[in-house]
Amino acid sequence: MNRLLRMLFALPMIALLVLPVAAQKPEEGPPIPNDPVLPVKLKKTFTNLRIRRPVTITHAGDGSNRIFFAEQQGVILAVPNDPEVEEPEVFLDIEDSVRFNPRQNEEGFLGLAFHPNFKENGEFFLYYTIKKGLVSHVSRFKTMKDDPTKGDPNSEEVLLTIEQPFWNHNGGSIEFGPDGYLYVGLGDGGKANDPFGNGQNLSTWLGSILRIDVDKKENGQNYGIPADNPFVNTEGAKPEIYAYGLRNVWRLTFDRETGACWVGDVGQNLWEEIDIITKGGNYGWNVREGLHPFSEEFAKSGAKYIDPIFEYHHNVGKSITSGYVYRGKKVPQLQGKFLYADYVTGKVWALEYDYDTKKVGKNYRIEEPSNPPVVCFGETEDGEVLMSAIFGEYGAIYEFAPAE
Ligand SMILES: [Ca+2]
Repeated sequence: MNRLLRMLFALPMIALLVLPVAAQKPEEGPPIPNDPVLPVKLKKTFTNLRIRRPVTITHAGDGSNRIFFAEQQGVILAVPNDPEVEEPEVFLDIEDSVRFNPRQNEEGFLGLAFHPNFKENGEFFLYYTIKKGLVSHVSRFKTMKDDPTKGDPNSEEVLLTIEQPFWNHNGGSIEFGPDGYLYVGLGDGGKANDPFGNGQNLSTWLGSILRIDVDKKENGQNYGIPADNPFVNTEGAKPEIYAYGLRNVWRLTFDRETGACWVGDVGQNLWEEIDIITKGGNYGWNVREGLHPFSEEFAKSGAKYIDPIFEYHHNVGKSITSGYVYRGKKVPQLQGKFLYADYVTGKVWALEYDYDTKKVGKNYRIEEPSNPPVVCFGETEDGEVLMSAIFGEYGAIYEFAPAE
């Protein structure tokens, strides 16, 4: 592949195509932090596999210990949890139904979540851009009747049809919470500056995290609304909304020990942020970017904004890829720390956080550099964390290990 194409593939998924408009330039920002370095390294793993853009890595929670790599083009590969594995199985192929263009690389197949009772009901859920543009689907699929190890491409049942005004900021995380409901992380609809004010608008799903009950069908929909969703009694508000004021959720995960919902919200001009999501919370966009004022255009009097627990400036990274609170066993140094990276610079960090005092501790660097872009993190069934980055046409998968 020539150099130009390689650069196109490496275009940041989230932030770079928006035009900086703030007066403050990144080089005028705070000094670059000298983060302490953890004795942890990144190690390439599953090196025999050739996986195109792996935007989701997850497991089925069914005791099979399989790992699923979802390619943004629309194919889900399944492998046993064996780093030497050579031949992945195709779990599902809906590439013909997915819109993906490497030059508009925030679209495509963006999210995969297995039902908490997948082993019994064979249900799994996808978030993807449909072929006929600017519309995202959250859909239920089932495994084949005669082969539960494979997904059935003809089993789709659409739950949410999400109109996207622009090709960027599609969000795309879907995850089941500890309450059994499906959470959907969206973006503000795209372009720059949130031109329609979607972040602060409860009458649109855009700019929000949604929460739906996939085990019910109500009001002519293929899902139900949890009775305690925060805006079910707010006039004009979409009842699916769980939290709002978000620009582009590039990854939403749950801490498997505490159940806390962690989100990386991609910034525009200067600041990348990490949020812990509470029900009904307004996370500020586009009135705020990180801990800073951004625009008054859609500000409402009396609005309360929840600050991120942590932010970093664009002098160290330009687009957050949020990961997991590490609860695995292989790397004691990471225990309880929140792993995240920057899509553009490829830096990887582990952040300390105390749930009791609600304060962050040290923000550790993991020194082994990875080539950007860092696309996603994923958890295996036994709680180890994997990370994916992209080189040209293919993804590279990393695991974490204690440094010698
Ligand atoms: Ca915010």
